[in-house]
Amino acid sequence: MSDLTRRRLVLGSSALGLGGLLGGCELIENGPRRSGLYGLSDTLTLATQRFLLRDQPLVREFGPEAISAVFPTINTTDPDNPDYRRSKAVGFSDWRLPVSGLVERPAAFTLAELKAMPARTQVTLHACEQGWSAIGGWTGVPLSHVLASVGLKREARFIVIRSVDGWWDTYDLFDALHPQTILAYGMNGGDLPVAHGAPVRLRVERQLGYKSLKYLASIEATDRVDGLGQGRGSMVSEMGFSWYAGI
Ligand SMILES: Nc1nc2c(c(=O)[nH]1)N[C@H]1C(S)=C(S)[C@@H](COP(=O)(O)O)O[C@H]1N2
Ligand SMILES: [Mo]
Repeated sequence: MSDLTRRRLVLGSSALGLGGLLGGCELIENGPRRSGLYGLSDTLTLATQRFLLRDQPLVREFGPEAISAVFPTINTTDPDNPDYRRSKAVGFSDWRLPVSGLVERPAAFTLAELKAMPARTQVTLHACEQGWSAIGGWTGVPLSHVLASVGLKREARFIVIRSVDGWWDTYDLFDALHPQTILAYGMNGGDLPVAHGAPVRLRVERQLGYKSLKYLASIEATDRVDGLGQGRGSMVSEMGFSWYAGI
């Protein structure tokens, strides 16, 4: 199918999709823009967005009154990585999140830059595979926005995320571009506490807790995941959990 045909088809069906997520039809008619608020690359087209998201349910969101009085912390709660400790001592003012790989414009974002991007707040149920759940409120920038601003290349199929404590995981574009997948720097109305992954953690709301990585160190776009680690797609799947176990 030619690009033009595909664009026209998508334009026709866009009214059915999650409207307005990344802007208007003008983007489709005129082709991708390289600058502006959303800076879509030629590859992360609105067409892809509409297609990927057309059937995707959002997980339930609660009101603030549902927030759990206690939200447990688990596994790593204060990384002993020396760079992390140094950065924590200066309030993460020197912290950077590199976004690289199959992107048009690799970048390294400061916390202030992420906070200046469009924010989303969501109160959701977190379910840990270790048998507990809690409701928390998370504020952050949608990962889709960050990926659009660096311009995902057409070949990109997965997003690799690494944490300062050695955890890593990979996400298909369905989850990476999902509107509730955010890089969270806030929790329950305040800054994200260190025990919950400061300065920035991932929230991937349709997945079990272990896919919501804390202490983000880097983001990379890739076309395959079998070359990473033992080839199972994530650190936890090398320990016997599922790479994907949606809830
Ligand atoms: N980097 C990193 N991310 C992580 C973990 C971790 O130990 N290190 N634990 C995971 C698990 S199993 C869960 S349930 C949640 C726990 O987040 P919380 O400590 O904020 O409750 O983070 C996930 N992300
Ligand atoms: Mo977990």
